[in-house]
Amino acid sequence: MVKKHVYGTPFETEAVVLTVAASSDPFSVGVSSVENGYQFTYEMADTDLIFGLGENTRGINKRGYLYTSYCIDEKDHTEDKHSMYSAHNFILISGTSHVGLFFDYPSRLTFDLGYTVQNQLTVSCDSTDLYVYEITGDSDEDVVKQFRHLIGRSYIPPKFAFGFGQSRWGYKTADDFRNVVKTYRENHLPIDMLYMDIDYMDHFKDFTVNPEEFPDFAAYVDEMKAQNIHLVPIIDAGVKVEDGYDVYEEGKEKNYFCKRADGSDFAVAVWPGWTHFPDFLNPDARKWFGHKYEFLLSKGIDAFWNDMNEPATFYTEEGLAELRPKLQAILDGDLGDNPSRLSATTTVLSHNPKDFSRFYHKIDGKMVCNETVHNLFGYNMTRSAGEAFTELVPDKRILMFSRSSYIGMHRYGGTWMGDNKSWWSHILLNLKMLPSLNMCGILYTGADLGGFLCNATRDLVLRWLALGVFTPLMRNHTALGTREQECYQFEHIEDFRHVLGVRYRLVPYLYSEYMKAALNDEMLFRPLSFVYPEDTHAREVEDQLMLGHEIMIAPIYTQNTTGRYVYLPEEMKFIKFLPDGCLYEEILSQGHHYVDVALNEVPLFIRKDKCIPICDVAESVPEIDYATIQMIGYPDAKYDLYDDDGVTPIR
Ligand code: MIG
Repeated sequence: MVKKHVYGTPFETEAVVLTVAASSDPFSVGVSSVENGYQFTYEMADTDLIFGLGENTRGINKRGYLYTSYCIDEKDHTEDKHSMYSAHNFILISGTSHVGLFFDYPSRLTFDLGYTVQNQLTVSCDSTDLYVYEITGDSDEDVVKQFRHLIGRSYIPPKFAFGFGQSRWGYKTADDFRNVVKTYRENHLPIDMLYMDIDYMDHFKDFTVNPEEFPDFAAYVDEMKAQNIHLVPIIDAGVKVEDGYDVYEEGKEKNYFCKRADGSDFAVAVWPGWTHFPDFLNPDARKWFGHKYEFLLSKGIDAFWNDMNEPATFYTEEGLAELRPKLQAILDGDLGDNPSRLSATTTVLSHNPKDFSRFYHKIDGKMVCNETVHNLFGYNMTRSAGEAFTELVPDKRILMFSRSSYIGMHRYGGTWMGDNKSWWSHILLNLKMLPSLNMCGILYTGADLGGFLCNATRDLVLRWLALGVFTPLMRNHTALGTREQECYQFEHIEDFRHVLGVRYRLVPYLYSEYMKAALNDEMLFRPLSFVYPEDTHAREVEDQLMLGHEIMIAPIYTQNTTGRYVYLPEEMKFIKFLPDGCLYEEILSQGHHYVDVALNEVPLFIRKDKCIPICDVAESVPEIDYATIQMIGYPDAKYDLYDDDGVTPIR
């Protein structure tokens, strides 16, 4: 059951799609609202688990820390952090009762989940204008399903998006991109997508391509399509300030950019230098920006990623003005009493939260400060594209994912998990975020495999790919200046070919389970406790997940190991995809096991009396031959395979 509690005059975020009447009842389960909307508290039982919060650091069970919803370009995904790129204000209290709470509030919101007082859950915000949706159900699964129904059906990508994609910040020339594809194809490394980071553009201007490198971009897109490659260009939130640049000129003329309090266009430096932010919260501006994707759609592009939309800021004139006297004082020899002051003074320039209070959106004719609706920016950028696609290409699904989001964005696209590092611990973090994001509606997601920042090693990339084999978004991406980590950069390419090949063997199953999850408002990845709620061991597992209704995954995330411990809540069939193309199969009993998994093997576990389809290896999604499908798992089990053309939108 869903109850809607209304405090003050909430901002309409349009996160929720169902009409729910406001309830005047108190919360049904121990939640109390202190000070009428500023604070909500709940006394946790020792055995309660707290799930949710979508994209965040730390555990699947989020209990025991402090999280703040405030979208930020945070490149250090370490345990001390409270906020990341997105704001997903849904928590699920799982104990003797099952309660979901969604705080529909677009600015800073704090979840103290037993941080200040161990058994006390406190959610607080700065203003009393919000909706709190309270969802009660028979099980965790039931609560999530009701919540997902409330917020609307998750985004459905084209089927090619279930292939593998290669990316690297730094590919620039037409030949850079060509060579990646050529080397993948020559080595028979399966691939469907090649990502274009900011250097494909003309001076980082959205909806342009570098004219010297891509004089006939449509022909270039065709050249790639002929090799079954979809190019995926990036779009950044900031529009370059440059006379004569049509997007800038139109936005300025029509007042579609965010403004300062004095009515001038707010300027912020990002990659292109000075830019303006489109006012994605203004419906006219949103429509205008979304239709700009037509420039690339008309050249044959059918896939995008939206970046820098927290929004990310490098510096503003206001920030510089504040910094100048401080720097001058330092140059004048006034180092104060703290010699570390110099670095502290300059870092505050980028991603300075003060900048969010310096620009305004125009909503229903009123100026609304970004600070008060901050978490809706990335959501509405991706919404602008998603809404435009239904008009511009009504017969086609478009691949779309975003860095920042709020609940509601899951209807228009997926997300990637941002700037992780080539750290073993980030393989585990990748795994932990999956069910949390799924609860919030985000099904099409994945992390930068191999890690974005820092230098990757061969074993790390292989182990990470063996998790990526299961995530809908399977992309190897890395930052400018890091060690090259394409699958052909390391010795024994055949091991990479094998791991990527396993992904393609699983596409019929993964696509089927993804579509069932999307169409039925279900999760694709579940914590073990969702499936085995009575099993006290299962309730504590943080490094294994249930995928779909048939399998469990347990990737390896430590270096220099030849296997790992797993916990099986019931008997399962342990499967390894061996490098010679054969399968290793062994029935393992309920309980703890150590399983051997070599670097070039991909493990999974099939639940008792279940089976899954696998097909033969293909080098791209359109080449997958469903006629080669065979069932693996328990012999007499049945599997209901969902399939469709993978292109036509489902309305
Ligand atoms: O400030 O476009 O998260 O994936 O490669 C960095 C360059 C901007 C951040 C994205 C990353 C991308 C990078 N971008």
